Amino acid sequence: MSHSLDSEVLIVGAGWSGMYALHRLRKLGLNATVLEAAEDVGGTWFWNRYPGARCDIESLHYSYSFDEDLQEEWTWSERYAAQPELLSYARHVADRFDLRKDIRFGVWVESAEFDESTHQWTLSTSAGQTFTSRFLIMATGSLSAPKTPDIPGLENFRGEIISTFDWPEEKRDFSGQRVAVIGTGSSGIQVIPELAKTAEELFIFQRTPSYSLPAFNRPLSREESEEFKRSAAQIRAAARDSLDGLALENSGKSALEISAEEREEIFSAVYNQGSPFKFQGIFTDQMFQEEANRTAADFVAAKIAERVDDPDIARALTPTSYPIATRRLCIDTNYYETYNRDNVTLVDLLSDPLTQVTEQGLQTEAGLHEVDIIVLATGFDAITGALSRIDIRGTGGRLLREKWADKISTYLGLMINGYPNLFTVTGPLSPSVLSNMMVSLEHHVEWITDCIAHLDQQGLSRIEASAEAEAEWGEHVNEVAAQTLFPQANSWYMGANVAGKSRQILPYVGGVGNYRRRTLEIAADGYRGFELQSQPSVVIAN
Ligand code: NA7
Repeated sequence: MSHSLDSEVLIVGAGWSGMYALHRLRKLGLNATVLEAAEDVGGTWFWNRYPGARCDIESLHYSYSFDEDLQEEWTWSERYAAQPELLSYARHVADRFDLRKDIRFGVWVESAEFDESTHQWTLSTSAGQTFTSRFLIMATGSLSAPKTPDIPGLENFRGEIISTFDWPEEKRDFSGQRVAVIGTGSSGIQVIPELAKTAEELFIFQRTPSYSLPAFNRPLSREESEEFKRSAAQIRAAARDSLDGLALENSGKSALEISAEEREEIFSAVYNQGSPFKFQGIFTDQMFQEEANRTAADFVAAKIAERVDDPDIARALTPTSYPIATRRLCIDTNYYETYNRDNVTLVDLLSDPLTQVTEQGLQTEAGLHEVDIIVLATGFDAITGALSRIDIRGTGGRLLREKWADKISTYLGLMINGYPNLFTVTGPLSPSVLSNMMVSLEHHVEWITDCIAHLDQQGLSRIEASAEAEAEWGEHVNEVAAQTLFPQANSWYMGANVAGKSRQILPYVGGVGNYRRRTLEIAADGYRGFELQSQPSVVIAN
């Protein structure tokens, strides 16, 4: 019996991963279609268009490396690119490689089902369309499924509610408005200084404070860009082989084995470079040893105290409940200084809990804060949410979110036992968000597309991660994390920001370079830990 397929490969998502996957599959002579919910490419940078939105990785490093001409012709204007420039880059890539003709925009994938008899996936959309393919690449992003805000009474609010993850496209003017922001993670920290510039009054509702370092953002000079381009081959190679995909120098020293003066000097030098990834790894023991970590935390706490005029506010803004960088170390432009403004009020929900949202505003134990607009910067069901909100049914019809209810498991963050032919780009238990995403996603896309090409050449039609390989990988991921301080924090890295989610480390903290070598060895070793099968007969339509 033969079956007709819409494409050999379906890709869900037209962000960086989906775009590159499409391009690479085409180059390998494979037929692919991308399904994208938005009306344009860009993923994260399409949706998160709130004022102040920027990447926390430097632009030169947060760019594709797979095409030298692309690298040569694109010039970033700032050290840390803002969302509009990142979106322009995504659009440029889509145009340059003529990607749009194989992307279906405005398509929301609701379900995906694997058929064991034909080795094919069928995807259904909210508009009632279906698409079929042999292979499915979920390029759905790590931070794309917003967390349902667990704020009592939010539905009663009479004013406007805006979310950072789905900001209105038209430019907004907040003058004369009383605005509340709920959430002080990276998004809150970026949007707050911008809103404070025009809002009549700005109330910030903080539950857990974040640590943030000044970005020292600035225009990039032509010389810097040229210099990077000239050395790009070496820089990129070093990044691929590094701990976090950035090849940053560290001091090579323990924070505890040097004098307080030397330590201060090293922290100051890195702090003044405005690079959070570099800061969090500057001493070898900082993420492993509480006492070493405390030295970094104390250093940043002192900086917060310098940046905020009122010592009580500075204290409330200083985290105390987790080691520094075990929750995302943020990067800001004038965040702490914003609390020195007369129109800005910090509401510390730890000392003054939120009881409910009313028609007029936010009620805390101390009183009602009347506002016209509530901005939600309340975060994401990170790393797994974009996958588990789709009804993905694998062998035996089992829903992925049910498989993951007690424990999130994958093999290498690339495939999942019980879900043959489904690949995840920067999936759970791969380095993902703890690395330069560009490096990690390029590696994943290359690994996945090479794997599909290999199967195609060998006349194989089914690949599945074995249960044993998946279990071993899960243990390894946990063992490596257990040596670090990460498990101590109630962070989204640990799945701890979403009620009922399995509490475990979701990014692999063992390093980008180590991880890369391991995945390449596994592929070279005949895809060790994966079960490969040959095919029922299938015809590709068109
Ligand atoms: P984050 O970092 O998850 O931040 C969400 C913030 O929202 C955090 O401060 C939360 O406090 C707060 N929050 C969430 N729910 C509530 C309720 N119900 N009440 C009060 N406060 C709440 O998300 P971001 O979007 O800022 O950043 C995500 C990543 O995107 C970022 O790290 C970059 O990598 C890019 P809580 O911690 O729950 O106490």
